[in-house]
Amino acid sequence: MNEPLTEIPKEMDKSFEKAKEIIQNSEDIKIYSHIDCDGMSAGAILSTMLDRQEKNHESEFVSLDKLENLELEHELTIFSDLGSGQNIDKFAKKSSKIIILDHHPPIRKIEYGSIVPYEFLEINPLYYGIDGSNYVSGGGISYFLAKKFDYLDLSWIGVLSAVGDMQNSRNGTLEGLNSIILNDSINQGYVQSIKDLSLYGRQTRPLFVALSYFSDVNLPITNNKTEAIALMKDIGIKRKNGDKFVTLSDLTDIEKGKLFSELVKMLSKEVPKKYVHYVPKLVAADSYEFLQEENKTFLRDASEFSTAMNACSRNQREDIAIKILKGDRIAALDELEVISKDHKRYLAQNIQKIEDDDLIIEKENIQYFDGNGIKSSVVGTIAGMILSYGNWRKPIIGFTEVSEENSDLKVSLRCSRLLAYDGIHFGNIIRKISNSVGGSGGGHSVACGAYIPGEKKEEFLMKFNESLNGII
Ligand SMILES: [Mn+2]
Repeated sequence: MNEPLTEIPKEMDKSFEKAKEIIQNSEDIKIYSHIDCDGMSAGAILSTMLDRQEKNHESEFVSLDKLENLELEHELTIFSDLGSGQNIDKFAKKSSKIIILDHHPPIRKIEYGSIVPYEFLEINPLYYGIDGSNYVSGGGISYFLAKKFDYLDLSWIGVLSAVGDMQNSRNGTLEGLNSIILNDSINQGYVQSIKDLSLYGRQTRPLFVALSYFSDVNLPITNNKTEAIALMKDIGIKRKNGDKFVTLSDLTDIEKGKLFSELVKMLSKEVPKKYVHYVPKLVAADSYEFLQEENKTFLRDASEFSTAMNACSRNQREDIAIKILKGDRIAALDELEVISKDHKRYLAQNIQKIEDDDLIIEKENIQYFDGNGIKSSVVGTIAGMILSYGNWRKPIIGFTEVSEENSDLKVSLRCSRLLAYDGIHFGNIIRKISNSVGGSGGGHSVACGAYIPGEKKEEFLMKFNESLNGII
């Protein structure tokens, strides 16, 4: 495989210059951004940039289906982390100005801007042969524009957006253009990159709990806190430090090393031979700490921070996420705490229900559950969390109705990272199969989703299952 580019191509750089110029010459600006962690990060970067430039602007966070029939009422409309895949300029006037900062596959050719009668500038890594799912996020593209105004202090949000977009999931580290953003943030003193274990909850979760959530492979410690505590005892890691539970962030490098070896040993016993050489990658990953945030808070760790941002958007509280990202913390953090608690309770209740009612149904190559009544915005999160109760060798697919008014189904898939390391890209598979039943979908190799007509569920399942014959 070719090494990814770690500098911005010249032509792309010129586009950022051009975007800066357009912004400097505009007074009334609207930002549309996506509702996930990446999109909100992009929105926060752009809004901060415009604040500092003293430009009147409004931000709005929207789902992709809201974009097709937009009236463009402002002098300049900026689309971030979305727009490349949508016809956003149906109602453009001659006087309209449009900038798209996206990393999703574009539906227009790069020349499009030179053939329409209005100002249209689209910046997308794919125009320059740069992969947009591993090497730069929507927040990253927005940061490169902010960097043209010398706002390098916003680089930490670029790191957050990349982690929120799972851009580090393939190799456990930020690569390509993301590494420029990471280096900026390290040089500015905002971020530290740490060789770490790949466990979620570094700052706030007791280590034995973090270990018990290990779900890429079913280990003795999976869903078993007693076993997790026993493992820690075996290698001499204390459960508590004074009256505080030990978290991953408390461990010394030597302790992390011991834990790494134990996990590798455990995993190597459990996985089929063809996966053994992926095991170290499953256990080790870089973590990113935000040095301006307090230790032992979720804000300190990029991955925990991104989860909190997603909790906001899944509860339609993007306003809180943006306040936190822009540094307006005091009231917003309290509100976030309430949302996070409710969110966690909702997830736990629904997972319990799926488990108690034995709702996971297994086919030859897949497993699935009906999430009747589960909010469509969290069915993916829940699928990821119950993977450890099913069979890790197969992907798990969750179904739920899009909303009370819409009987289409939201489909979400999650799987062990081992399947992705072995070359299966479920984002591509789900796109193909949802298209074939009259729906649409896509996403990452280990986390993806689709919308399909309600009556096509059985056909979807059958085709999905068949498509994996001989692969799983
Ligand atoms: Mn994105």
